[in-house]
Amino acid sequence: MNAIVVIPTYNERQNIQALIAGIQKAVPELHIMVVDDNSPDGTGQAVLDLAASQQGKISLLSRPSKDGLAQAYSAGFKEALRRGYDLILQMDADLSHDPVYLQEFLQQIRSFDLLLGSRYMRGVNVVNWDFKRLILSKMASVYVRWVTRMPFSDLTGGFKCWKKETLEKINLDQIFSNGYLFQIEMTWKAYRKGSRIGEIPIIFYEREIGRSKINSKIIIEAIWGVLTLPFRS
Ligand SMILES: Nc1nc2c(ncn2[C@@H]2O[C@H](COP(=O)(O)OP(=O)(O)O)[C@@H](O)[C@H]2O)c(=O)[nH]1
Ligand SMILES: [Mg+2]
Repeated sequence: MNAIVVIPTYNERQNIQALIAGIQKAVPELHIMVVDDNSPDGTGQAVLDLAASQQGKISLLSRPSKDGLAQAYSAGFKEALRRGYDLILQMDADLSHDPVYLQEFLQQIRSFDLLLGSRYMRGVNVVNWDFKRLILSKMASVYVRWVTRMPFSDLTGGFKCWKKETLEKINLDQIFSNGYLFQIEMTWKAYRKGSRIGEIPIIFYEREIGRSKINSKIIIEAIWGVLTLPFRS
């Protein structure tokens, strides 16, 4: 299997070790690339320490400063393509995305070009979210579906699996998002190119350690940015 999972991090030192251990237990042969924005808490060094004993399997892409999720993922995806991986997975570092689903992604992607992990395929599968956050996320998915007409149940999630050909069709130098809008923009661009997009149900666990990087700027960018999507390809 020629697959890698790309994980963006900002101050996730207390989560990253457990996540990497979980990934290696779930899919021992999967390669791991952490894209860290020079986290002050030393996340990058923690990854380097793990990478030292596992030559080639774990790598760190270190960026000079916090520059948003979109830039981190663009850099990670470009690097994964450059290294020639056939399958590129993406997931959060804060243990919200359970590595047990990785095998399922790798199985199901055979029939698709892009596979989305969905919290809302069968009801609402989110653990430990307060009501406000739940409503925000659910409304966001309904709103995005309404504006873009994309027929998927969870359009804001960040647990996905890409075939390399699907990513190659998207110009990663022309990503206009900064924050979480990136997740929507990427699915939209794949959709517009006629990619076969599927969904698998996942349970999402709110982080227990560290802090969410979501803020009002990111939310406002997402609300306005979605409206411009139909004019972009
Ligand atoms: N490299 C990098 N990673 C980020 C940035 N913002 C968020 N992340 C990571 O993206 C993932 C999702 O962020 P998180 O704060 O958990 O968002 P939430 O789950 O929506 O509350 C986590 O792994 C974060 O560490 C950023 O500016 N740069
Ligand atoms: Mg999170």
